[in-house]
Amino acid sequence: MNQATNVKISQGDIEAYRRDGVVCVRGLVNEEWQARLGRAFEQNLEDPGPLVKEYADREKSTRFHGDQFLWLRHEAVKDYVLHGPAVSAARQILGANKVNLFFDHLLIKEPGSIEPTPWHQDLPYWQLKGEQICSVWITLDPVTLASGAVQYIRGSHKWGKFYRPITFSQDPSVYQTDELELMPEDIVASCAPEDLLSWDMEPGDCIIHHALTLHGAPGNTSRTTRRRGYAVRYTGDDVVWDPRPYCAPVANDPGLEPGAPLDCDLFPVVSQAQVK
Ligand SMILES: O=C(O)CCC(=O)C(=O)O
Repeated sequence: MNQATNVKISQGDIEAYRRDGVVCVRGLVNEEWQARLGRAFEQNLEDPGPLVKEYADREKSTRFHGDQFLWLRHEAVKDYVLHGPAVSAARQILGANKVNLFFDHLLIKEPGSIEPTPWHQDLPYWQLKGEQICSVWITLDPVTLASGAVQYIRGSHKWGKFYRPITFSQDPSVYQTDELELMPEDIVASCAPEDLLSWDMEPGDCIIHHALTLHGAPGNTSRTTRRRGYAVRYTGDDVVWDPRPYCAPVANDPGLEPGAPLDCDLFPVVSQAQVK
């Protein structure tokens, strides 16, 4: 399966993404993709990559497995991030002529993994500058708030805020910088209930969010249901490399100059409009 998979994103969904910074698209990923990805994720749990993180305190919780750049190590994942339906969805949502893969990110909360995903924006962690950056988050399991559905603050991508990254894991030494303000602790409590968005999801559904939209997730309190979340980050025409010392590392040195477009082996072009 290495032909590009085309999907149609409705104008309403594109407008919702632009307005709210997040949209849920149902049934993006068919059962064949789900099965292939699911097998790769099991292998990854057994034999993770160099950027693996255990986000949970294992004395109190079951696993919250995080790993990145799986596509460099698993053929099925490579096929999905380069040719799967998420590419076509991202191109339409971003309104981009050219789409690059930035990276992919597995976030598995096993039943009883009580650690929440802290509230954050994505872009402050990433060595990128630009507006056209989105994540396509899919699930291989039914998801509810009780099993760790991701929540979003509607419209927060337009607040003009760029909050300091905070660690998901137990290591407080990462992402240290005085350059950026900390997110206020009451940010979620002070937002209007109707602006807190989340969706119950079925396997194959996806959520696409903007890199500045504030989001977080509760732990998985289910005793039986896993929450296998998997996000692929894509960028559009206006995005350039912006190395900053406090950011999260990527799999290897992409060899890009500051201000350069992302096109390189690590961040390949996955979709390019034909010149007529
Ligand atoms: O899956 C989660 O718990 C959080 C997802 C997330 O933060 C992301 O995809 O940017």
